Amino acid sequence: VSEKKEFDITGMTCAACATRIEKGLNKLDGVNKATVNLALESATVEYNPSLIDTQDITKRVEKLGYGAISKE
Ligand code: 9UX
Repeated sequence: VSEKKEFDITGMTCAACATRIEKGLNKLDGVNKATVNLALESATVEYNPSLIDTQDITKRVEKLGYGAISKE
């Protein structure tokens, strides 16, 4: 099972920020694929909803020092 959600990401100032978030999210158990778009200030995350939810994803991003808001 894979759910796909978009998030608004705040606080990114360079390309390495996007990479950091991408790596951090992809390390999360339950994340199948995470991509971060610096220019659009957004993230697309495919995850297994039986393992994690949007709040877990948001919290991970915050732990890395950025902001995340689930669109929808
Ligand atoms: Mo770029 Mo982001 O030097 O935390 S990695 S600002």
